[in-house]
Amino acid sequence: MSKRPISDYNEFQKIIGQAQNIVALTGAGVSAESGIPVFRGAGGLWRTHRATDLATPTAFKANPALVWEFYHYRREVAFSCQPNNAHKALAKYEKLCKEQGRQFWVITQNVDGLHKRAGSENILELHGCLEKVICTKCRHIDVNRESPICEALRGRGDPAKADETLPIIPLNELPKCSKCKGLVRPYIVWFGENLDPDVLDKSRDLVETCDLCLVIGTSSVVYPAAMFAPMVAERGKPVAEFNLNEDPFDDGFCFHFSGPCGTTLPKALGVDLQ
Ligand code: BJW
Ligand code: ZN
Repeated sequence: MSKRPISDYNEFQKIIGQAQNIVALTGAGVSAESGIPVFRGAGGLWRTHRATDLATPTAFKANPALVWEFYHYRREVAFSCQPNNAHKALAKYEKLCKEQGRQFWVITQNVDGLHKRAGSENILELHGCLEKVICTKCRHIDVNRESPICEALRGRGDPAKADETLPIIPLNELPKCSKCKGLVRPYIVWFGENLDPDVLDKSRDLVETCDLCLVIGTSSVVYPAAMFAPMVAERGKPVAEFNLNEDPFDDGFCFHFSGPCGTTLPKALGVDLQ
């Protein structure tokens, strides 16, 4: 029978101090204190829609204007939010590791770009990012931080408005490819779509070779990310979970730090953010 995870900061600091290859797997909870809603539970709705119902190729095919309104709103929120102490602590710890010749990577399911803005450099974005778009015709990828991304989306996306209170935006007014003028979509991995194979391969390599895994602010229900921490635990390596929830996701993990990760993570990493 496996032992229950412990919440001992001193013990954790002994382990992380000796680790040479560290992976931090992050989810929406890491950005919650920056004001970005999580997906599941309270806050996971946009208007009457579950965010996860709009994040699908079927939803985009059926109603590209509605899905673009949703992503326009998400872009505006993400671009105006600031990294919080959890993002900053990870960036600072990565810097410390570099100075000490140790390896530290963030594998994130988030698409908000806040790890990068906090100063992390070793980042793998599993589910894409809000600042990029991909053409549905020629697959060209652009970085586009324009706000709004097209004139027709100006003033749209308000979560408090009902869908039908504004006219549907015509297809030819939605964001266009800079190369072929085809319709572009957010550069986001939606349900049922494959992750970028290079990002997935690199993530798997890290997961298979790390000697410590931090799993921060994720419900661990979406694959393939959901299997990464259990894969590390399976190899007998320590896994430390940081989550608002009191109950650990997996009894095979060594540590569980319950509470907002903007508080628990800097404490556990022993970084001074002043
Ligand atoms: C705090 C906190 C604070 C709050 N401090 N903590 C194997 C088995 C079964 C199904 C599948 C499988 N392999 C693939 C699938 C299908 C599917 C899947 O996993 N479905 C499951 C739901 C069952 N996966 C896919 O389709 C993936 N593609 C794929 O694998 O392709 C091959 C394939 C396809 C089909 C079949 C088989 C193989 C693609 C997944 C793409 C996910 N996309 C989304 C939306 C796009 C991003 C966007 O628009 O922003 O990504 S879904 C959504 O969930 C988003 C997130 O990145 C992802 C994970 O959510 P996350 O981050 O965990 O957030 P929450 O809200 O769930 O949790 C927040 C947590 O934080 C909670 O625990 C809180 O307690 C905590 N918290 N505040 C600390 N302050
Ligand atoms: Zn194109």
